[in-house]
Amino acid sequence: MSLKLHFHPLASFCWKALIALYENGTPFEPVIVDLGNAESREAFAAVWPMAKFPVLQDEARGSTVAEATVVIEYLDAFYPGATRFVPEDAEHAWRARMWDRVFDHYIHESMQKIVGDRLRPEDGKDPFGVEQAKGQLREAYVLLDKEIGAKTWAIGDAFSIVDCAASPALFYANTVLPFSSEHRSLSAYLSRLMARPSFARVLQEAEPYFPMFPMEKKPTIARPDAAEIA
Ligand SMILES: N[C@@H](CCC(=O)N[C@@H](CS)C(=O)NCC(=O)O)C(=O)O
Repeated sequence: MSLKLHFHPLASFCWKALIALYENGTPFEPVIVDLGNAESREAFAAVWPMAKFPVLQDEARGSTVAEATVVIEYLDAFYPGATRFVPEDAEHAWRARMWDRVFDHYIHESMQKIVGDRLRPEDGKDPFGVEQAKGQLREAYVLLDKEIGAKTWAIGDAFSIVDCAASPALFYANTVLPFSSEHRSLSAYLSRLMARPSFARVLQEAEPYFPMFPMEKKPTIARPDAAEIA
């Protein structure tokens, strides 16, 4: 086996690469990175100094491939399977690449901003940035609900790189800023993605790690203490 995927089972961008690997049953060795563990982080940084995952290592071809989109393009080019992630004809290919970017930049990264803020210390929060990210998500939901419309997958009848990008982005975005009843196409699309065996497997494998996900802390209502009331 020449492929190794460095990843974490809860990490959203890693899901994107895992979906592509599971889609085609591509054999790979999973290497779980624990960034909270100095040894694991150091070993990963030796592979990819940016220490951001997923990273695919291909020993047979001597390649280290970072960035989830590029990992998928690499698999499509050098380890192709029944599911082709970027359509071959130029007309469909640019559309696939464009919508892949839209899901990453406007849904995925906005969601990351909101979740990332929950992990910041109380005195380092960025409420303005979080509101901006929520605004970006709301705009993107409207655009994508219309774009998906009655299509089965993001760019038509065939599952593609865009659906790999959309799966983690929409799953987590819907937990931080749930779709409204107006986003019917988007909700139905997320349900189809979650039922797809490749993504269902990713979700099942992530389940033991879900308690690590930082849930929103609801503001507590300050109550006067008993002495003050008396
Ligand atoms: N642009 C990168 C983003 C990768 C990314 O943000 N990965 C996150 C996990 S979802 C990560 O490595 N987080 C760890 C950190 O930032 O320290 C991609 O598309 O692969």
